[in-house]
Amino acid sequence: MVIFSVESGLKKIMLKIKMNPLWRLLAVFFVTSSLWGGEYPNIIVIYADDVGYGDLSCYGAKAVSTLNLDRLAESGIRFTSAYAAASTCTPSRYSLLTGEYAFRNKGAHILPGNAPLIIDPAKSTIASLLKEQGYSTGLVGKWHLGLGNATETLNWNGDIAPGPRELGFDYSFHMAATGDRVPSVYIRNGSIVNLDSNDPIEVNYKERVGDEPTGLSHPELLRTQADEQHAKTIVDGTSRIGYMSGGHAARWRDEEMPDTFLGEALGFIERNRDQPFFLFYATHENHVPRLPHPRFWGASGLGLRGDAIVQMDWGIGRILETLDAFELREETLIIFSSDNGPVLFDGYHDGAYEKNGDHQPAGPWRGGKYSAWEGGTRMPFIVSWPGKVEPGLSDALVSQVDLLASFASLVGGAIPEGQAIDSQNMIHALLGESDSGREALIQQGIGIQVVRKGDWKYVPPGKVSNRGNSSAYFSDIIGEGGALFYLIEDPAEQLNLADLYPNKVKKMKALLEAELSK
Ligand code: NG6
Ligand code: CA
Repeated sequence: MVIFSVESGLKKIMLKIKMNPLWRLLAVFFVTSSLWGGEYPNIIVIYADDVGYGDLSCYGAKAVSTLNLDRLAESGIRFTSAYAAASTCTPSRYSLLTGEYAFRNKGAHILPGNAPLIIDPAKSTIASLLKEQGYSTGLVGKWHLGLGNATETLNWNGDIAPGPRELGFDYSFHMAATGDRVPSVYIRNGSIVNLDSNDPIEVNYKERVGDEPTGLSHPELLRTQADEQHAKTIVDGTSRIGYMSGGHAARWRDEEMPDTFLGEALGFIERNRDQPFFLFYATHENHVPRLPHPRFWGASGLGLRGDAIVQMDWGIGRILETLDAFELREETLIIFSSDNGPVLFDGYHDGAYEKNGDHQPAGPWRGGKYSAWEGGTRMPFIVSWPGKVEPGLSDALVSQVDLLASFASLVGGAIPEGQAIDSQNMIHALLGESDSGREALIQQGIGIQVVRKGDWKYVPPGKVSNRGNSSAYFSDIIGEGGALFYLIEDPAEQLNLADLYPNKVKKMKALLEAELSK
């Protein structure tokens, strides 16, 4: 009897919701407010660029002090075995957003600034998943996953699509690729910011367009000398990779970029403070060109590279202050990490190499950006959610590719069959409720994939790019038998144990091959 009346009551309410616009509005309000009042936190992923494991003072840096990240780490969990999926930007970002290793997509390599979008809009991304769960989703900062369709040349002066919006971001304010690649302009929700229609933009990576000076034709105009690859169109006194013409009013000023992105991030938080939001805040410091705002010059003992890291840290401090001011800190899960390991010389003679002293940007790990050695992908990784996550240290093995499945587990939402196949639900490890993470993961270098399982790492025969702290490009050659390392006793990957443990090599090799051919 009781059941019957509850049921019929529910039916009546459902009918009212269906028929009556006011009831519909009330229902939407009820659902969203219960979502908000419930346990769904805001999620902010702060994704740094080229910041190494050893670049933060909470991970051991001495010559650069990252007070705000140190505070964030004290309020949460600092991970020691958290990985980017790859040692360069595009593949790492691809993996983070889609939950799929980037080597499965042949197009997911370092992209030029005029590359088409490499993520199929039919795919789930972190943004589309959270959007479906009622989150307001925003991207601020670096993109580098391509824009537009592969079948036609993108018109930069029109609607720039598909891009972040088609992948689930309600709001986006970003650069097309990197600071050292044209077009050197900001894009907001698919339109170039401050574009003057009388001065249209053209972008070309093959040949010069217009009569803009380049680094090769006008080196006297440069603030920093660059290698040949970075000696194309000059924007704001810095030559870039690729050519552009037009769009003069829209061109960014490098020294203002961190403040511009920060302002956008803070604006997004403020506008969305009354509803669950997801912010992907992809900072650009300390990617080249390293041109921090003058107020940060000399802020570190490492020249502009360290100064840029201090500026990024300052910006993160402002984010925390803003969350505090809106009393959102306990309702916000923050994850900080970086897209790939560190590099000193990366095209511009900016003093990073000369001023590095004995700083270890990759911390105890071998190699850095571009490398399949640990320094390429083992990242600083901090999770903070005061009141929910107990502060501590975690050695759990996790990969950024796991965020999608972990967020799906946290807030609900289905991942369609056959998608995000590499993403494992690591939410218990991420929230510090468990010490155990993945059993194994793949690390992607340039032209090579390697595997870590437990505390062992296997590197197949081939070339491992390694610039270490030097300014030269070189590769380490791994011979026929491959290489096997025991990371607990040999964190710097110095002692190849492959000959001693042939069975282990066999198993690791089989595991790697199985993953690669999935
Ligand atoms: C490389 C660039 C480097 C940097 C990198 C992308 C040359 C010689 N080097 O190709 O300067 O732009 O691409 O970095 O062109 S990432 O962090 O976005 O992957
Ligand atoms: Ca990067």
